[in-house]
This record gives sequence, C-alpha cells and structure tokens, in this order.
Amino acid sequence: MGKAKFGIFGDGKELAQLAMARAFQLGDFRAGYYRDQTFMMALNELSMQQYFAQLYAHASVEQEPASAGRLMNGHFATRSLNEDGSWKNLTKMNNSAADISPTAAQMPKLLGLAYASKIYRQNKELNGFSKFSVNGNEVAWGTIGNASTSEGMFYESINAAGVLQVPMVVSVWDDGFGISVPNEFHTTKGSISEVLAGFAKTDTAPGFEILKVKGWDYEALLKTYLHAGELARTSHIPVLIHVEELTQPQGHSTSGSHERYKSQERLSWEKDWDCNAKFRGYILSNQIATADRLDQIEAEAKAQAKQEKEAAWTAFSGEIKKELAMAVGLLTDAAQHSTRKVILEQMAQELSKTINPIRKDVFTTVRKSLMLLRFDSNTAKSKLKDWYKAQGPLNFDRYSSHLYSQSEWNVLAVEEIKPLINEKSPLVDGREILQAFFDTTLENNPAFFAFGEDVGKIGDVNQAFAGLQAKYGEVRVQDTGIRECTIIGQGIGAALRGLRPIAEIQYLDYLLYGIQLLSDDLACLQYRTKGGQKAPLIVRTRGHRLEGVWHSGSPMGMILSSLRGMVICVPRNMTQAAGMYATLLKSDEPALVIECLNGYRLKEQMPSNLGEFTVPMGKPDILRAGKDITIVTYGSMCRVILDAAIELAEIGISIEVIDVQTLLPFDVHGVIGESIKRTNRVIFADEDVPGGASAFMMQQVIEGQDVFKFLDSEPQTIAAKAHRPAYSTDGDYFSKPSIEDIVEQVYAMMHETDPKKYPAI
Ligand SMILES: Cc1ncc(C[n+]2csc(CCOP(=O)(O)OP(=O)(O)O)c2C)c(N)n1
Repeated sequence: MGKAKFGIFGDGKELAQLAMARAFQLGDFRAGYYRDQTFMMALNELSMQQYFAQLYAHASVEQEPASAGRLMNGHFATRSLNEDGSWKNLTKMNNSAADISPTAAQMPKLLGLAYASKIYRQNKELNGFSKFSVNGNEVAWGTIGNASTSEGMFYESINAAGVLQVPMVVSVWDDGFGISVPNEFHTTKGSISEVLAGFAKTDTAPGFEILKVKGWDYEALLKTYLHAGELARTSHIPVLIHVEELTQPQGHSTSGSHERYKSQERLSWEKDWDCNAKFRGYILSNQIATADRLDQIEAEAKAQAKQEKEAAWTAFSGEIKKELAMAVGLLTDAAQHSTRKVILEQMAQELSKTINPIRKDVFTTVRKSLMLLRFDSNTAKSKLKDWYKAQGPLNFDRYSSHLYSQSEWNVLAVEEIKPLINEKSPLVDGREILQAFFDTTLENNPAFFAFGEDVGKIGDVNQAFAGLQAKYGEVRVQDTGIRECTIIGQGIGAALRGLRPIAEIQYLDYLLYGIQLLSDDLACLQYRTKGGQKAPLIVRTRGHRLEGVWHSGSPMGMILSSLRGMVICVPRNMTQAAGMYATLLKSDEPALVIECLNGYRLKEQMPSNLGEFTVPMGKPDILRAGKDITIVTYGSMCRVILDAAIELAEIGISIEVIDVQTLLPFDVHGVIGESIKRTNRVIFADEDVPGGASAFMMQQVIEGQDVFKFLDSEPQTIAAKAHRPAYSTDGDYFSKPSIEDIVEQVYAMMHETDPKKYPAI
C-alpha cells in the first residue's frame, strides 16, 4: 500500500527463537540479525506496534525504541541507557546489542559481550559493578544466517571464542540459502557444523560444544538451548548450535520472490516442514490444546497484529498530518497576500491531498513556497517562515542527533587540567610517560584494562605496558591473537557492558582490518540507537612515520570519513597522548588515539600529575607564534614543521605553527581562524595523501570559521605523495613532506606576495 518501503521478516525461524528465549536470562545479551523478531517478542522486548513503527520509520524513541526510526525494519536493540546517558541496571534487563546490516558483523561484538562476562568473573575488583554483571554469569547469545557464516568475521570470532573460552552461544539459522544462493556455494561440505568440527572440545583440549538440531522439533530445541545456556553460563564454554531444516516462507525480503530460485520440490518441502505447522502438529498429537483452541489463538493473533499495525500507522501518520495541516494553513494565509497567490494555493491544495504524506512532502512544499515568496514581506509570510525555522531543531533531533554523546560525559565537557612540569621534572623516553600513566590508571580504575597483539608479556611492541602484566595480572593486560577485527569487537562488546577497555591495533596500517566494524558498529552506535546504547571503547594505535609501505601510512582521510561519531586524537608526543587518554576515560565517547610511531624514544619531561591532567578535545595548541603564515598540522608532522620554522626564521619568514591535537572534534573554539586573522595566510600540512586530512582541515576552517575574507593568499595544503611511502630513509624523504618541501612551499607563497623581497629560488 506504499506505507512502508521494505520488509524483512523472521518467519520460518520462530520455534528455535522461542527455545532460545526460554534459555535466555536477565542480564544476558543478544547480538543477532534481522530474522529475530520472534525472539524479541517472546522476551517482551518488542511489541507488534513497535515492530510496525520501525517498518514505517517512525522517528520517535517512544514509538520505536530500537532506533527511533533510523534503521530499516528488523534491526533490534534494547535501551541500555537512561535518557541522561547514564547506565541502567543491565543485570535486571533482557539486553540486545544494536543490530547492523553487514552479514556476520554482529559476530565480533558478540565475542566482546561474552568476553565481558569472563572479565567480570576473573577480576574480583569489579565486584562493585553490580549494574553490569553477577559474577560473569551472563551469556551472550548470537544468531547468524547459514550463508553469512562464509564471512571472515564469523571464522575469526569463532576461533577467538574458542581460544578465550567465553560464554557465547551462536545459533546458525540454516534455511539452506543465502538469498538465492544454496549452501553448496557457501560452505565446504554444505554444513557449517561439519566444517567447524575441529573446533569441538575434547576431554583434553578446550574448544566449542557443537550441537545440531532440527528447527521444527520443539522438544529437541528446548533441550538443546537449555543445555547450551547452562554450559556457557556455568563453565564459560562457547557453544555453536546448528539449527537445520529451517524455512523462509516469504522468501528473503519484500524485494523479490523465492519462486525465482527455489525448485517446486523445495517449495513444497518448505510448506510441509514449516516449523509453525510442525509445532501445531506436535501440540495436537500431544493433546496440549485442541484444534479449535489453536484456531482461536491464531485468529486472535491475527486480529492483534492488525490492530497494532493500525495503531502504529495512526501514531506515525498522525504526527505528520498535524504538521501538514499547519503548513497548509500557513501557506494558504501567505498566498492571500502574494502576487503568486494562484500557484501557492495550488501547492497548498496538492499538499493537503497527499495520500499517506511523509515529512518530505510537507517540507518540500514549504521550502519551494518560501522561494516563491522571496519578494513578499508581510506577517503571514513571516509566520510561515517562523514555523519552518522552528521545525529545524525538531527535525535535527529526529534525524541527526546523537552522532556524539549528548550526555554530561561528552568529551567537550571534560575539564582541562594542565600537566605539572617544572625544570626539575625528569627527562625520560616518551614511552615511559605512557607506561607511568597506564600504571596509575590500572591501579586506580578497576574497569580499565588493555589487550592486543604483544600487549601482555612484553608490554606492547613499544613497551608502554612494560612490566604491567606482571604487576596487575593477565586479566588487566592481555595478549591476543593476530586478529584486528575481533580485537575491535572484543572492545566494543566489553565497553557495551560498562568496562573501559583499551583495544590496541599494533600499527595504524592494520586498522583497515577493523575499520569496517569501527565504522558500521562503533562509530554509529549512539546515533543509530538515538542515545540508547554507548560503547566508550578507546582504540590505541601508532602510525605516521617509520619505515616502509605497511608501517608508515597515515590514512587519515579514510579514517575521518569513515569514523564520524568517534573522537580522533592525533597527539604530537606521549605527554599529550597520556592527557588525551585521561580525558577519554572521564568521558563516555568512543575514540581512536594515534600515537607517533617515531616518538617513543624521544625525550619528554615527566609530569608529576599523570592520570589527573587532561588534554581538552577540539582545542588546538599554538606551538610557535608567527606573523607571516599559519601552518596547521598534527602528530609527527608537528616536529617537522617546527624544524622548518627555524630554517624559515633564518631567511626572515615567521610562521605560526598550530597543532590541532584532535581531528574530531575539530577546533571548536576557532583558534585557527583567529590565527589566520593575524597572519592572513594559511597552509594545512600533514602526511596523508593529497586531498586527505589536509583537505578536511581546510574545509573545516575555510567553511566553518568564516576566514576567507581575511586571506591574502590562496590557502594551500602540504601532503605526502599519493602513493604509499617507499622503504628506508630515502623512500621516506621522497614520499613524505620533508623540511625542505615545507621551507620551499612556504617560501613560494611569500615569493608570490613579494617577489622582490623573496626572489625565486
Ligand atoms: C557484508 C554484506 N554483504 C551482503 C549483504 C546483502 N545480504 C543481505 S542478507 C544476505 C543473505 C544472507 O543469508 P543468510 O546468512 O543465509 O541469512 P538469511 O537471510 O537466509 O536468514 C545478503 C547477501 C549484506 N547485508 N552484508
């Protein structure tokens, strides 16, 4: 009827979901996919009206608590947070992590949700965290389609869960197809449980409990799920349940019919073996209810669904109809005083006749009419304009709020505390400052822990955690396998359950293995739940300059574009990094911190208030004052630019050097704009590709800080070459911006301004 755009449903998979709901307990978590409506309804975490509200995209938390209309139907979530962003008591709730669409991307987070139970059970200092766990008894329940198990994320998560031995129960809903493609094209031997047999635990080696069950056999399902839940809960053994012989009675989604790719034989098998039909047969043959009673229940269910569907539509369309009526009234009034009366009245009339109107219909008409009314000046037009303006913040809240935290713990609200350094402060290697910071944080914050490749025993490849595993134990400072994607998932899941992990990616170049999850899951979590969930995970990595193609990349533009919703910190040294970690740990936002790979052994003065001092986010530092040109940069490039500034000073050019410190948020107080007002020239410099983060910084300042009119020279960027950095010192010299590159480009700008004073080289 044109009321909803797309539908995807969980029919054919109901019975297994009922069994899973029976084994699920308060405090447990689900991370699954779009087929799980029955499970959510069985737990009373989704009403039919809410289900339809999501189908209609009702932009309201009250009507559609999972995503406030921001996600397509079939994306389930519970709300872990109160309205002010504080945590609810998760142990008293049925919890569902917020779903995402990429197949298998629920798996890394599922691992993390289960892993949190392990941390809560093993770290006795967390006993006071009673809102989040009761002795780590919580099970993380995952669901995934058979075809989606072909994704790398699935296998990586399974392997990690086997290694970590976490309470994770994964159900594979196997209906034999992935849209149109049958199992033989997806899975070796056509069976995921057979493929995974090597993961099964034995008497001598830990591993998975692997179970197989038919999706239409209620008694077997119940037994399987209760057993799986018990095993995971009490012994923290991961379980895989391969649920076979499921069906998909309406095909994959509303986008196409399954008659196109299923044989007649398969279609009729699906009818006969549909789990609801089989369940009915089971109830009748066991004389649990009579056929009449079942007919009555079915009729009541249908009537209820219809009634809740109508209620959802009335609530959704009612709001818009009110707005439409208001707009039509104001537009008609404005038309009466306008030379464009006829066309405006016609527009109002057409709008009022719209069948199933949406907001776009209302606002398109109002905005077009304001353009037609541009020469008018009267009260009626002003009223229309005022109404339109007043809708701006409301629609911002409906469709664009909560990209970043709106709670009192947002990063911008963290108070700045300066580092205490004086002449007597010892000069140490940069990595020692981080080590001392992590030491004091491990001591004082039981929710804080770190993990990653080589983080445990050797204290990371650059030794910022050196000796800390020995001091605080393996639960707090952990080694992991080489598996960046699930390191991120481990962190997301743990942070969703109130912990404060630092997940380490050994080198920035390897962040790409985790970038999809950071982008699809973490960065948009607050946004896609409209503040219903948060995962203040800190991802720590190191990058920019070292040696060779995969150890000196600086793909900042990619990161900036894909991680809106996260804080992106680019500290120039380890003191700034320590202050940024302190700020982040006081806030509730997810962040990526990129330390300078070539900075761990450079000398810095040890502050005496480590753990206390904070670096404010979005506040650039002026590292050197100057009057001719402002150069804006960050990270390892700060030192290169400062060295260039010395050479430039010798030839009579004075540059002001600004370290932005954080790329997201970016210069919230307009420090750079004020500098440009003094120098009237600006260059944005970094070691990303041309058009990467340097272009981002330029856009932020030129468009965002209203400085174009103060510029006497064209604004410029300095970046690395577009290719990957070639190996060794010469490779670096010819690939990344050197001191000479900077001196020459700055000089060229001054030459253009005053060729006599600065003759061409
Ligand atoms: C990464 C990714 N690739 C492709 C898609 C498009 N897509 C959505 S569902 C689907 C099939 C999934 O099949 P299966 O895992 O068996 O689950 P089912 O829908 O049958 O329950 C595909 C290819 C997607 N959502 N994500």
